[in-house]
Amino acid sequence: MEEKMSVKTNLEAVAQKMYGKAIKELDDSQLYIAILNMTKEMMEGKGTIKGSKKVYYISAEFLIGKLLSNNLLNLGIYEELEAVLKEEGKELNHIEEIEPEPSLGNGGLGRLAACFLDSIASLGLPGDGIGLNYHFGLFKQVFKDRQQTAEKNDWIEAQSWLTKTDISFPVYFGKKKVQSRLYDIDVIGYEQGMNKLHLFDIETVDESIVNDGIDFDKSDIDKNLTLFLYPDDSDEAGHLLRIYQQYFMVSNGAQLILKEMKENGYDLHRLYDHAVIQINDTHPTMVIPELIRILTEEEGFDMDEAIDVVRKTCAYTNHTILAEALEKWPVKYLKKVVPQLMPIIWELDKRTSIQYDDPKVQIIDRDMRVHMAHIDIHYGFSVNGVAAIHTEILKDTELNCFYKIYPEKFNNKTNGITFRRWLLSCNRELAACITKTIGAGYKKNAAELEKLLEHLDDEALLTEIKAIKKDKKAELAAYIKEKEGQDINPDSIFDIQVKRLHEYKRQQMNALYIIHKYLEIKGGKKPSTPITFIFGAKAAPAYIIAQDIIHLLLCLEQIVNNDPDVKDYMKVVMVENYNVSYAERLIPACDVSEQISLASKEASGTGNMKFMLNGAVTLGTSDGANVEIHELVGDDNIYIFGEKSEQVIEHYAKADYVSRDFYNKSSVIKEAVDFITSKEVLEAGNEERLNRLQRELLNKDWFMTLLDLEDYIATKDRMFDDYKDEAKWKKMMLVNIAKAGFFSSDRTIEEYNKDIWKLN
Ligand code: 26V
Repeated sequence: MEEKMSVKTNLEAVAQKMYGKAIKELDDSQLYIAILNMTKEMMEGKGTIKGSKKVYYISAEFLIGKLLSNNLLNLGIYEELEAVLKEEGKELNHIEEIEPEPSLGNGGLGRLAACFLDSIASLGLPGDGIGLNYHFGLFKQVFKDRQQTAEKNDWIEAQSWLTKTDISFPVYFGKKKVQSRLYDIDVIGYEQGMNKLHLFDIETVDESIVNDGIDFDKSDIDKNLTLFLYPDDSDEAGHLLRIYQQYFMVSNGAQLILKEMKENGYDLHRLYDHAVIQINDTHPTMVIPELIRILTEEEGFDMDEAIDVVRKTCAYTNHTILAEALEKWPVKYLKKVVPQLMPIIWELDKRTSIQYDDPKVQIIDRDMRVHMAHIDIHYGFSVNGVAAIHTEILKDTELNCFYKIYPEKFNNKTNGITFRRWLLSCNRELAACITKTIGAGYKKNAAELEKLLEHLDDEALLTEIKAIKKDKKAELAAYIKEKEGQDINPDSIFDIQVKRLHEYKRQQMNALYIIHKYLEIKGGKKPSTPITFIFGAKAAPAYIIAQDIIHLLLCLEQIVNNDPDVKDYMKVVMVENYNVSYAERLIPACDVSEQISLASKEASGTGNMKFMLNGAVTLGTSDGANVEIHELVGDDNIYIFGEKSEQVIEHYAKADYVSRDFYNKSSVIKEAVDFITSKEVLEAGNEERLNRLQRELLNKDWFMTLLDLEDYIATKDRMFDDYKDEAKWKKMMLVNIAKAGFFSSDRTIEEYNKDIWKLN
């Protein structure tokens, strides 16, 4: 009661101060601003998490999503506020909708960083994020003529979670000096104190230079530096801009860290006793030479000691084994953008080359490119992969030559997700049902979800979980109707694939299944339960084949949903601008979670964990964290198909995969691939795109879609068939929820802390 009074009194006071009005008299937008300000004040009141050693999680991306709901939850006032508002005739749900979603990330890597910040604070560990304040973030996806177009996402408003600080640093690009400005976002732990997400901006940024879509003058660094996340990097100006951004981020980060060390009176010669820098993929790698530069040029260190101190402070996480995604910057570019770093990088390269002959472990290669990951591995103390299989592949193949030199540096940290956002907040009904059944202990100790296994025969519970799923499907159907204008049947199976569009993730394989099913229905073979295939995916603007795949999906949506013979049995929906908020609606409503990457290619995946936690059953390959999900739930509660990673790696080594052989051998595959350029599809779509995609599948198919297609079709059909067996399906749902505890990012962060950070 006291809490409720205080939330009410607080909100009344803020409403009076800001608008001179009572809560009742505010419209939803004003109320949102009042609640935002009240929440920020209450978070301040929780105080900063303290300790003698702090982790700095430095990352080009923090895909934080909307913050209101989670901050209220972590403050423990969500329900009180909801009740207070109800008394005044207001709906917290509607007010949450008003908050704009920042798009400060591409996908998994950025969302992981956001989950980690939540867990670090929730475990009461001192740890801040360091990144960039992109004004328009990642582009907003808009479909026109069944193709993706890009617009800016204008998310920063006058009143927001960002707080402008008085911290500002000079950053030099050679002789050119720019001035930064730090904005902070408070990160409140669950029933805990507060850490910060530090987002650096450039003082002279100019939003007005953006033309149509996301087009802007890439050469005007003073104005464009923090406008977009990873702008189109298909040309030289794009690459250069990325290097400008990366150096701006790490130079500010390094200056901030050293400033905090000095303010605390710590000896920089023992930096590693008070700070650990977790380098999220290679994007922040320049923090290593930048720190060495500052320590030698400004703090009087000799080179040997500077390198030693920095090496003991920095740890690197690898998030991909795709060669094309490992950054290699030409010396020429680095010389142009950050000439002051090149002598340090040459020095690091010299030391490595004296010690090791192997050309594969050099920092600067014969083509004069700087291998950023090699800097991290030689000059950091820890290298981790993000799922068991991923770390094994790094050790055995991709980074084997490094593993031989530094076996002690390599370790695995299987990814996790914050249950605050991905269960307690996005699926409050399921969380309440779980709490009622096993108590609230799982909220702080996710492993307790296993207690649900004692209830495998509890019919009432199983029925309740299925009913919650049904409600969530109905809510999603209503939302999709409103947003996409599509009618979908809540009683159909919701089969969902949402993630960045990339050939290795194989949305095209799912599309081929859809074609197969469509043709079957046209031929009179109707599925016993209708199916809704849902996609959400953005493709990099310069990634042509990915754009073609989106186009095919949108054409299939048009054809299938308007075919009177078919539309009652299946539907296809590609949602526009898939983002964190959309994920929070899609995931609780999912029956079948599509995790179908080519084995060995998806480092971990984290969507797979979110779906499982919400009672979806996985249809997946033996890739990334799917492997660990499979081990946890057992053969009976997951549908695994496709070639294993060892075989896939062998196919690449032998170069013996020929997609056309699979096409020629199988009438089912042939029929599906041929349909891409059939009369129906060409009428709906763009001939050039569809031809190109078909040619790609037949002549190259680098990610071996056709290799796994038949097994995929058979396994998926078996899964849909099993859906009819309600008793069986409900048990699978419960086992998946019960076994999801391992994938709490609290567990992941505890492991990072125990093995790498050692915060006290
Ligand atoms: C980056 C690029 C850059 C340009 C060319 C193609 C390409 C392909 C992939 C990437 C991914 C970069 C790193 C990344 O986002 N990795 C994701 O990290 C997640 C969190 O650890 C993990 O769950 C995903 O499996 C992994 O793909």
